[in-house]
Amino acid sequence: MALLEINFDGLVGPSHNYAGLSLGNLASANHAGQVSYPRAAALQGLAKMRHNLDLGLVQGLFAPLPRPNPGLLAALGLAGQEPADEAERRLRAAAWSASAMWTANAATVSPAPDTADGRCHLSAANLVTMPHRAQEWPDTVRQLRLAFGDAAHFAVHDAVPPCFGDEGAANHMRMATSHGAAGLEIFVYGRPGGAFPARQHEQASRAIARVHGLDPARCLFVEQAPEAIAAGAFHNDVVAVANERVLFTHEQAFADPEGTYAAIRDRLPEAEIVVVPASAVSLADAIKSYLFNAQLLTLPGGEMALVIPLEAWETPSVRGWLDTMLAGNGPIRQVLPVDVRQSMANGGGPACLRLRVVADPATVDPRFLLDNRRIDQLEQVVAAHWPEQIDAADLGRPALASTVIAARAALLDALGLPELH
Ligand code: SUG
Repeated sequence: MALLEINFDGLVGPSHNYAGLSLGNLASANHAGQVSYPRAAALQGLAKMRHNLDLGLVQGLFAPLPRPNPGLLAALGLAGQEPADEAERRLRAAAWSASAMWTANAATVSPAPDTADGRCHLSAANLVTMPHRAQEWPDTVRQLRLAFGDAAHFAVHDAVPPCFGDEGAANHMRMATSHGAAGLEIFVYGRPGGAFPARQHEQASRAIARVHGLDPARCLFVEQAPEAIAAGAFHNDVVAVANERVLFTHEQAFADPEGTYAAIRDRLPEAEIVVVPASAVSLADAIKSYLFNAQLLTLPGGEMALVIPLEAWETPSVRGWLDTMLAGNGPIRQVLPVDVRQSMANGGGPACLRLRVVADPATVDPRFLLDNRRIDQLEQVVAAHWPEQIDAADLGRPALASTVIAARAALLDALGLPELH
């Protein structure tokens, strides 16, 4: 069985908008109320998927979730009525959020070589810290159970109990000598009490490790640096990313950086840790540019490439550091900038937009896997059905709701996924 890394990108949904819903996510706050461009956003995402496919990688897709979410609006007593105040307007915006595009928050994934029963385990993330995200997981788990329905190879778990916040793969890194080898799973949690919420609870991470049947000797539970959360790193994947034997991290990512590196090297002697010092790229520049919210990929030839957002390429300190890195002899040999500006304006870079699953592609429901022909087809659906733009004042309009619902229905038809209607 050939175990490969498959990146499942979330297609940007037709209700993509900027509602400023995520406290502690600076991009979300800074773009609150701006006009969004769902069609351009989805096409940017599809172009990124095609880019990875053209690199020779296996590419998957998750569909947007039903929005506006009728169940949430009804449960909040907001179905069919105008919000009375700003608080109600924000709750209604939550029901319209396209935030499921950031599939790094869909689930935590432990591939088969790491688990006691030799199956790949996925736990949907409860995302309880933010109301607009907490609605996602029941629909997400439905989709995961379709894509990974082969019980001989996969186990899909419901989210951990809601008292313990879990943000999925965004706070989880896996290191291994190769994707198919047994790995070291690194869970990064935050300690509450700072100015911004610490979204990942240590006990959620520990529960997932137990539920997945991981070997405690090959797990690490690491605290995220409080100063990183305070500076706007609302997820660990804003300041660190790992791939196979390489960890690429800002020096201020972890509460105890040296202890973390030593623990990694102790368990994985082959580890190569590439640390970007604050003297070269400040924490503020790292967070603004999303240098670390990159896809660190092993190309079919064995070289590693870093797929970064254009914003990182355009940030002088980051560009300077990357140029020096490429001129040297480090493990990351290529840097590939992509345009995901519509997602970036809500705090979602290339790495947020994808969930990594190490598996044999033949065991995945093929409706969730892409080739260039299918991407062509999806581009046509998006061009024909996704709204061109959404103004904050448009949320709640019945005509827009009909457009958004019809757009998703057209997509599900094109993907052949009637189960998700
Ligand atoms: O949860 N933004 C998302 C961005 C998620 C990024 N994911 C990772 N880092 N893996 C969030 O904060 C903004 C929505 C709004 O304000 O309209 C939002 O939900």
